Amino acid sequence: MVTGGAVVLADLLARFAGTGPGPVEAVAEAFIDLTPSWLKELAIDLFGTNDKVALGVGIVVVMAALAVVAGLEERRRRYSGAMVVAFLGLLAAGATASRPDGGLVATWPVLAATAAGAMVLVALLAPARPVDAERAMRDRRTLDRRRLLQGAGLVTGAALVGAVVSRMTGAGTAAAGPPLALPDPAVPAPAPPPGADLGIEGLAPYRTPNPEFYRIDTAFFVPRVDPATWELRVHGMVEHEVRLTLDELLGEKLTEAWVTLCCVSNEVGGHLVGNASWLGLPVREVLARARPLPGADMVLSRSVDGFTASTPLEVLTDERNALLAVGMNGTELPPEHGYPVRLVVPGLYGFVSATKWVAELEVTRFADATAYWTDRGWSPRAPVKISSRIDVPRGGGDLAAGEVVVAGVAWAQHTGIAAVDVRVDDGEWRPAELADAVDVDTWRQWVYRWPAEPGKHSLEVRATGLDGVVQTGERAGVVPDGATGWHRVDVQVG
Ligand SMILES: Nc1nc2c(c(=O)[nH]1)N[C@H]1C(S)=C(S)[C@@H](COP(=O)(O)O)O[C@H]1N2
Ligand SMILES: [Mo]
Repeated sequence: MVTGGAVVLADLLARFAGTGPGPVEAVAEAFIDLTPSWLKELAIDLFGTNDKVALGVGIVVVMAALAVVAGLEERRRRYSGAMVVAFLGLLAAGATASRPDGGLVATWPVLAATAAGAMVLVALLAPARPVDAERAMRDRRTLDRRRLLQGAGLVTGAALVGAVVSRMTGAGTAAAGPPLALPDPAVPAPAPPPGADLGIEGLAPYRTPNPEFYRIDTAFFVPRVDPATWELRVHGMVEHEVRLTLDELLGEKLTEAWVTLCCVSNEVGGHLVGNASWLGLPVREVLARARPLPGADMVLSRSVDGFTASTPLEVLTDERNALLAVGMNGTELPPEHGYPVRLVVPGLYGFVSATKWVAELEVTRFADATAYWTDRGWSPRAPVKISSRIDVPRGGGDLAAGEVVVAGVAWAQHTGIAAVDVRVDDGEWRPAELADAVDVDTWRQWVYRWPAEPGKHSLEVRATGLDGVVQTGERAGVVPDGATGWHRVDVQVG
């Protein structure tokens, strides 16, 4: 109880003071960074995009267990429980200090709350009435209960005052989300052709609405970036270091483009993929101003939260719509999708290109620097692999015999989809009908009208790219550079 109270107090203090991550958040993020990638994979598998909720619940459960231990210990031996609380506090403080958005100033809420918690614990569990003379003697030597509670109150009070002061002096980060004055695009995105969306129930719509867009990142709580102080720094192997404020960015001629984004952790048939129109400044224009030096072959983009991605320089300087994006589907970026500015690069998995809350572009070489996930066993380069998915019918369910609508999406960003085939029960591949798409950077819907006969059947899909490459049926896992294999759905007809 008391330990729990201390954690809540520390979190409130951190939040209120705006000193950075609170203890739960810091422990969670340190945990995420230290987690081996197989465990992360398992977490994403088990909990999907709820993996962070699961981690948060896990940490709270572990803390509650430790709190009980602390209470029992304190009851058994005076001060031993307080020591447990102090140990936990120091651990949390260490995690807080080690976070890129934490540091030493972020640790004081944890330390203050730990001190208060330990004092309250000792005070509450102090023997109420000494039962014998010897005990009385010993207890006189220890602090008495009232003093301890007063002390805890004092520490808490001082911490609260400190929090108010530090908030008023603006020591923290601002809350995310004030609307941005997005300009009209100088280069507008084409309207999707009427045939882009087949309007089939259960099929992913051509445009993924922002609230439904998948979210993958290592941030336990969404970083809060103040648009007024946001600045992009372009440095490293460049002739000129370039700095760009948000006002400057919004004053540029912006491009709006459709790009389908997908995650390397997407399993065959998975849903870590979405399509949106993005508004932003082509990255090549910023890089042209900085003038990369000969020999540079990579841009290491860095987020305010310490995440980094390695993107080939050539991909950011060719003609494609690699954007420093400020808009998503006609509004500013939602906080969890990178507000106020993120990268979006057609043709590459998100972990090597789509840095959210981006703050830096460091021009460097693959030989000299590695990115967040590369250090954890993933590939430094990761172009998207051609994929296709069956959305309807869903597996299992009873279908009526007769014509069954089989439909889904297929993607091969920056290459384009040329054909999609479907086969039933390992039979002949039959061409599906392709929906339209704005260009080769987005997914395409497809539909196959299947004359279904009663019985158990399997449906499989495979795509072919405009480069002639046929999606391989060979199964590969997501590590290190993306899954392969055909999506298969088993159904029961009649
Ligand atoms: N700062 C930051 N940016 C990040 C990540 C991250 O963990 N931190 N994850 C990347 C990964 S793995 C993917 S797939 C995309 C997902 O973008 P979304 O959450 O907007 O769909 O963001 C990328 N950008
Ligand atoms: Mo990802």
